Amino acid sequence: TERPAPGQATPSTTQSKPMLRALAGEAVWPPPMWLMRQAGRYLPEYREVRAQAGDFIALCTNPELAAEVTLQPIRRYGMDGAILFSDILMVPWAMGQPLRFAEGEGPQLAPVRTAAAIEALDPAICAGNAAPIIQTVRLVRAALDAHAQKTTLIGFAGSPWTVACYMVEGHGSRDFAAARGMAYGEPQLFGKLIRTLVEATTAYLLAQAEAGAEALMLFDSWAGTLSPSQFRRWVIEPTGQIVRAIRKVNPAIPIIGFPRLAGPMLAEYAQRTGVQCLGVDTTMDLRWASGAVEAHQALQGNLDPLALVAGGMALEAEARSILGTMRGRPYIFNLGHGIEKVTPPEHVAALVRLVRTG
Ligand code: 1CP
Repeated sequence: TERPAPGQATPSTTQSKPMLRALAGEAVWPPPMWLMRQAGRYLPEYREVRAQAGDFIALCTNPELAAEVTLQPIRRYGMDGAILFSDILMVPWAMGQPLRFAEGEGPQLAPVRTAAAIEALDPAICAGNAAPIIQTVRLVRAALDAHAQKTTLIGFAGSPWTVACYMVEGHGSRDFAAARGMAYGEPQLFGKLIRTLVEATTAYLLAQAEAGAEALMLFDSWAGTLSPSQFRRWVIEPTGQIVRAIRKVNPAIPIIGFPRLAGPMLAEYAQRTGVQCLGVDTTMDLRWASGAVEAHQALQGNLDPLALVAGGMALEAEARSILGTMRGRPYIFNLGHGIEKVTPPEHVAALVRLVRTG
């Protein structure tokens, strides 16, 4: 009921940025493209700025440097999407949870597992610790506008489930057993954490939109760890709450949901959250995904990041197969997960040439 009918005029169908047209339900060809983690350590110019900034959190909270690395892949490749340079874990950090990014071992957080620890979190992050990140959005948007770029600025956050995984576990994990255990064993307590995240994430995404983000993406990297009933409760329900709360204030901004490894639960996620676009992970058959979502809902994905590392014939065959399957429907070319740091930058250039010629 909240989704526009196919072809129905929305503010974004009348403008010319290819990615916004695809998000509005148009089968733009050749498809717009960007790559998850397109700013990062595979780029020498990123490593240079990263070294200048000091640690990763310092980079995320330095608006000038964060804007600079956001724009690097746009300058180099002319991507259709520029994703704000930040991290999903900056939300718990901004709420007051101690976080550090240790070299080679990934993020480390002081685990949140008690009512007192949850109550100590401050969801009013936008005027506080997250203010520099909102400022980055303003700077990137101004830079894109100054050059009349056709690049769409994408704001993002982690979905409550995935962010809660890291908050409870305290670090990355294959199965997030502590978080899933808390969700089963202490659902009231876990629900309190999820509600805090819904509140903080909604305000954070709305602030990004107000600062100039033209599309929003919710990363749910660990959606695929849940049983169907838990998936409904901790992925679909909170995501739907965020989408509906954003639409109330900002009905026009398109939202991309990426429930990674959701498998057949993608259909219910698409229907019940009402996002305009579904991010599709590498394991998913695109023909199946096309049938599982509505015709006006765009798909985004799902080239294997390892095919991009390999390059050559393997890359070409995979990319062409994806393009052949997606032709004729609203679609945004992307990877099925973040770019690998060993990716040769010239393989990305080759992929851009291939996609641009359709
Ligand atoms: O030192 C460095 O340069 C740190 C590496 C790095 C980078 C470049 C991290 C640490 N985060 C990022 C940026 C980032 N992360 C972006 C920026 C923009 C872009 O896409 O170009 C985005 C959107 C994210 C999102 C993110 N962070 C996700 C969701 C997507 C996914 O990859 O599944 C997740 C799960 C994280 C957590 C995180 N941050 C960093 C790392 C190494 C991890 C993974 C931790 C783990 O589980 O092992």
